[in-house]
Amino acid sequence: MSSETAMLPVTGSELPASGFRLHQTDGEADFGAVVDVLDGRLAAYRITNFISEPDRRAIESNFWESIHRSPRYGEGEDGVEAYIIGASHIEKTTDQYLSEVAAGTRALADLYAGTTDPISAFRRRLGAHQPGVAVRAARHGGRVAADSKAVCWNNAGEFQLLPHDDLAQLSDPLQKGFEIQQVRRVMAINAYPQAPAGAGQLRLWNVEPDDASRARLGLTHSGYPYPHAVLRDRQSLTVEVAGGDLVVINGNLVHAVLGGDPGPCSPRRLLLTAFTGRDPAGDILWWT
Ligand SMILES: O=C(O)CCC(=O)C(=O)O
Repeated sequence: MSSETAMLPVTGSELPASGFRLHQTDGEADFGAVVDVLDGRLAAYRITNFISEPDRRAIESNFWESIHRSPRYGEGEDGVEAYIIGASHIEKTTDQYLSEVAAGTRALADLYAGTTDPISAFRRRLGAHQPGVAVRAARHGGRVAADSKAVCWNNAGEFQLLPHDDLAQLSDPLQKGFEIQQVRRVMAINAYPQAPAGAGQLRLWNVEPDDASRARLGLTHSGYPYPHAVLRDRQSLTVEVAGGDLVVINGNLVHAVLGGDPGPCSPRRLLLTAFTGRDPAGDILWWT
């Protein structure tokens, strides 16, 4: 395939203008809006001041002091693309992922020591808002997915995290039979104990790529990374993030984390995150 063909604009479905927007509230969560994101009717929803100031400070210091925080090597400053506590299913077998989850239980408990884990608290409230719908960890062979993971991106370029979607990675043949493979729509729950102003915004493009576009770009089982050029015709939306925020996004849409220069005295951006989606029965699963 020629490089010109590979760089054709990405095709797929898009949200109507009424849905391709950011909804915002302060402090309290509007779970009607959360379900709209979960079911693909709304692009993004930001709750400012969701995490209390003492919890923000405690989670940040637990993260940076943790002996379990590890570098993920790749494209980033000094060859490190991120510092991470917690497990990710991406590019692993189900067994590898679930073994890492089990081995990391203590590290995750320590990360939230002395605080209310904001991702779990949010999901409990989502469950209370949806009577009759189970909200639970994805499971396989009697083992369960992780509750969340913590990430500090370490890339100073145009993007801290390149454009990608969160759906394609669920189809990895390495995870055949894992129940997350039955999920058709992904909602990412992202909470930020710290985030500097003027950097690290989320950018969403109004396209849920189709299989043909992913195949053309060689992204069938990863959804990462979409070249910026293939998104040029799509409308985009930028979501500012500040320390204390919780943001849910429609992860089927292509999205990225912008770079930017936060300045030398700014806090480092810290993300707490988990993916969610409905299984065929309508129950809500989570994984990392
Ligand atoms: O860092 C963020 O705010 C979002 C990260 C993200 O999109 C991802 O991990 O898939």
